[in-house]
Amino acid sequence: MSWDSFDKYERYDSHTERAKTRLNRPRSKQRPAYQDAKIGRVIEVARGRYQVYIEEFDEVFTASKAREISVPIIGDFVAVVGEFTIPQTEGSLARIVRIEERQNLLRRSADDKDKVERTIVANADQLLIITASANPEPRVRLIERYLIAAFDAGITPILVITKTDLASPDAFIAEFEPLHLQIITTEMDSPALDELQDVLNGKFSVLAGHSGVGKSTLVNALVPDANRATGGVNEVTGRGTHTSSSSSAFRVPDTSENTWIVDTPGVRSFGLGHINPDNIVRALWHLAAGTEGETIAPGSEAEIIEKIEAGELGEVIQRRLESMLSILDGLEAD
Ligand SMILES: Nc1nc2c(ncn2[C@@H]2O[C@H](COP(=O)(O)OP(=O)(O)O)[C@@H](O)[C@H]2O)c(=O)[nH]1
Ligand SMILES: [Mg+2]
Repeated sequence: MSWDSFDKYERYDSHTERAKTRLNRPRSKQRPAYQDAKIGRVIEVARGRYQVYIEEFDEVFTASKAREISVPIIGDFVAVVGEFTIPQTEGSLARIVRIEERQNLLRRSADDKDKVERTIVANADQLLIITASANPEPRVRLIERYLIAAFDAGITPILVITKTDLASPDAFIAEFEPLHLQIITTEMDSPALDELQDVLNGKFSVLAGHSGVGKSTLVNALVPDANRATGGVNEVTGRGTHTSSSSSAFRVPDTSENTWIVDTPGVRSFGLGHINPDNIVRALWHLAAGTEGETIAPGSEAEIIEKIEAGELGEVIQRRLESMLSILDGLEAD
C-alpha cells in the first residue's frame, strides 16, 4: 500500500472528534503513522541521500527523506517506507518518513575558521575521546571540553590514548584516572583490538579528537573494509590529501551485530553552547564517586561542589572540577 492511500483512509476516518481536529491541522500533520514502515538507523548522510541500516533485513538501503520532516543525521532512528528488495533495485529509493525522538545529540561547534560542514551525531552510547601521547601533544583542557560535551549529553565518555610508542602516557593518565573513566592505550603495532572490541561491543560509539591523533587509523584497524584515509588534515587549508571529510558509521566485525563506530573528520571540539553546569557537576560526581544510578536531589549541586573543593574525592578531581567550571564560565562570558 502506498503512503498516499494512507492519506485517503485518514480523510474517511472522521467519526471521532480527534480525527476532526486532525483534519483541521496543516496537511503535514495529517500524515498517519505509516504502519508498514520499517525502523532503521541512519549510518551515512551525503548529498541528500541517506544510508539506512534496517536490522530486520540486516541490510543497508539508500533513502531520500519526505519533504515535511527535518533533516536526519547519523545515528538517528528513522521510519522508512519502500519496496525493500535485496539487493535494492536501482532507482528505487526508500523514503524516510519519520525521525524517532532523539535520546541525545552531539553537535560540532560552529567555528569561523571551520569551513567543513558540521558533524552531527544522534543517539550515541559512547564518546571515545581520542588523544595522542605525542604528536600532537595531549591537552588536558581539550579532554575536559569533550568530557563536558559527553556529560551534558548523557553519553558515556571513554578515553583512548594513541601513539604510546612515541611517549609514555602515564602523566596524562594520572590527570584522569581518579574519574574512574575507562582508559585504553594503543599504539600502531599493537592497537589493543581485543580491549577496544570489548568496549565497543553492542554500542554505537563516536570517535572524537583533534585531527592527527589517529582516529582513522583506529577505525581501519577495527574495520578493515572501512578504508579511511589517514595522514591527518592540513591544518592550514583544513583539507587532507583525501582525508575523511565526511562522517560514516561503520559496523565493527568480530563483535555483536549492533556494534558501530562513527569516524568524524577533524573535529576539534563539540559545541558547548546551552550547557547546564549542574549536569556537569552531577556527572563528574557520579563518575568519580562511583554513584551512578543514584539520584542527586535537585539543588544540591552546590553541596557537591563544596565536597569536591574540600578534597573529598582527592586533589585531581578538585582540579578537574575547577578547570571544567572555568571552561563553562568562559562560555558564559563569550
Ligand atoms: N607513531 C604512531 N603513529 C600513529 C599511531 N596512530 C596513528 N599514527 C599516525 O598519525 C597520523 C594521523 O593518523 P590519522 O589516523 O589520519 O588521524 P586522524 O586525523 O585522527 O584520523 C598518521 O600518519 C598515522 O600513521 C600510533 O599509534 N603511533
Ligand atoms: Mg581521520
